Amino acid sequence: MDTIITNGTIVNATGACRADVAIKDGLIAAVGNGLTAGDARMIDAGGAYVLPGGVDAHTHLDMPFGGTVSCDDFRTGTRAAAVGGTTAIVDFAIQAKGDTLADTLAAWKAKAEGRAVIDYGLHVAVTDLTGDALAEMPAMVDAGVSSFKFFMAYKDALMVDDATLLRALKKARECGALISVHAENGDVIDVLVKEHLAAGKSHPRYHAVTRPPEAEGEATGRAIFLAGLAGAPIYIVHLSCKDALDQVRAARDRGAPVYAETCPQYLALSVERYDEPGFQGAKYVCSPPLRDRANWAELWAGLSAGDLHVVATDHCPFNFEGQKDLGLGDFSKIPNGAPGIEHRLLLLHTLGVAGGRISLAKLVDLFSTTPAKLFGMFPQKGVVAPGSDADLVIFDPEARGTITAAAQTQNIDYTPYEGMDVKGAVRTVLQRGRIVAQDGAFVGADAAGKYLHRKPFAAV
Ligand code: DUC
Ligand code: ZN
Ligand code: ZN
Repeated sequence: MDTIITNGTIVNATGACRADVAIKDGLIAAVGNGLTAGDARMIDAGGAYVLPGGVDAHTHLDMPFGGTVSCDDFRTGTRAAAVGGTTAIVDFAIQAKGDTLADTLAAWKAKAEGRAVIDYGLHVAVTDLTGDALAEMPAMVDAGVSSFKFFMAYKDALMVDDATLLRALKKARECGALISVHAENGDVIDVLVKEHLAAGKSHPRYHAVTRPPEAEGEATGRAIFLAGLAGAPIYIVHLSCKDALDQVRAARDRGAPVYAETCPQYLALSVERYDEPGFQGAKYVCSPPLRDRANWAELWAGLSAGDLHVVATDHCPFNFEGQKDLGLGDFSKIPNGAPGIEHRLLLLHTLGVAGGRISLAKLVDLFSTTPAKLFGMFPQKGVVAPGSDADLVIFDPEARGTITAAAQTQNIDYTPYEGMDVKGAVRTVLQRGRIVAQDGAFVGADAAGKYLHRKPFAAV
C-alpha cells in the first residue's frame, strides 16, 4: 500500500461507517478495519469524515462571455476547486458560431491541458446546430463528451430555438447523450430588458426584475415537454425557483426522466443583494438571478425529496473591478456569473447538514455521487470503494471558519459569501492518491489533471 487513512468515518451516498481506506497506485485498494502495511504513509483522519472527492458538473473556466473572459482559468480555477474538496469538474466547451463540435472540444482541451490540476471532463454547449454539428454528436459521445448544453436564453448570442432543441434531444436519445438546458425564456427577457433600459432603469436590481421566475418556469416546462416528445432524458441546470421546480416535480411524478441541479447561490443568497449600496449588486448578477428567499425552503425540499439531483456551482467568475463594471449604467452589460467552485462543500455542510436540512449521506450524493453517475464517471468518481480513484476529502465537521475573499484561492476580487460563518473545514484532499490540498492551501502538482473520457448516459 502507498497510503492508509485511519480513524475516519467514511461517508458515501448510501451511508456512513468507521473504516480505514488503503490506497495503492492512485486507486482505493481496500476499505476495512485495522488495515496496515509496513511502509505505507499513514494519514490520521480522527474526528473527521472521509468523503469521495467532489464532482462539480457546472463550471465556466476561461470562458469568453459578455465581452470579457471569466477570470479563473483551468489552473487557478481547479486549484480553488481542490482546496474546497472538489476533485473533478465538468466544464462547458462553448461552440463559437461556425465552429464544428470537434473544433470546440479541441479548443477547450487546449485551455485545460497543461493547466488543470484536477481531473476534468467537458460538456459541449451547442450554439449553432447545423446539420453537420447534429451529425457530429455521436462522435462527441465517442470522444467522452456524453452531455451537451443548450441555452434557451441569451437571445442573439447563445440562445437556440425549440426546433433546434427538439432535434438535439432526438439525436441525443439515439447516441446515448444527456441534453442539459439553461431554462429561461430568452425572448421574454429580451423584451423586458429593453423596456426597462428605455425607461431609464439601469441599476443592477433590474437584472432580477427582467428575468422573473415565471420565465424560468415556462422554459423549464417547455424543455421538459420537448424532451418528452423526443423520448429523451433532460437535465435542467442551475434551477433557482419554485416555478421551475414545480415543472420538474410534475414531470418526475409522471415518471419522466427529468433531472435537475441547483447551486449554492440559490440556497444561500436572495434578491435583496441587488440593492446593496452603489453598484455592489453587480457582484450577484448571474443567470438565473437570485430569487426571493421563500424559494430556499422549496429548493431544500426538492433536494431532500430527490426532485433535485445535483448541487453544482455554475462557477463563472468576473472581477468586480475591471469586469463587472462593464455594466455601470446598463445592467444588461454586466457579465453574468458568480464564483463558487471553492466553497460548495462548506456551504452545503453549513446550510444543509449543520442546518438540519439534509443528511450527510445526501450531501455526498448531491456533491459527488449523483453528478458522477449522471455524467458518466461512476464508479471511477463519486464513491469511496475499492477500485475507484482515490479522490478523497478529509473533512472536519467541528471546525469553524469564515468565508472571505482575502483567504480564498479562486482568482477573483470578491466572494458573494463574504463574512459568512461556516461550520466544518476541508482538512486534506487527495486526487488519485496524492495530497493536493491541505488546510486551505493547494499543495499538489502543476498540470496533474487528466481529461475524463466520460461514458454514455445511463439513467439514475
Ligand atoms: N449563467 C451565468 O450566470 N453565467 C454563465 C452562464 C449562465 O448561464
Ligand atoms: Zn446557464
Ligand atoms: Zn453556467
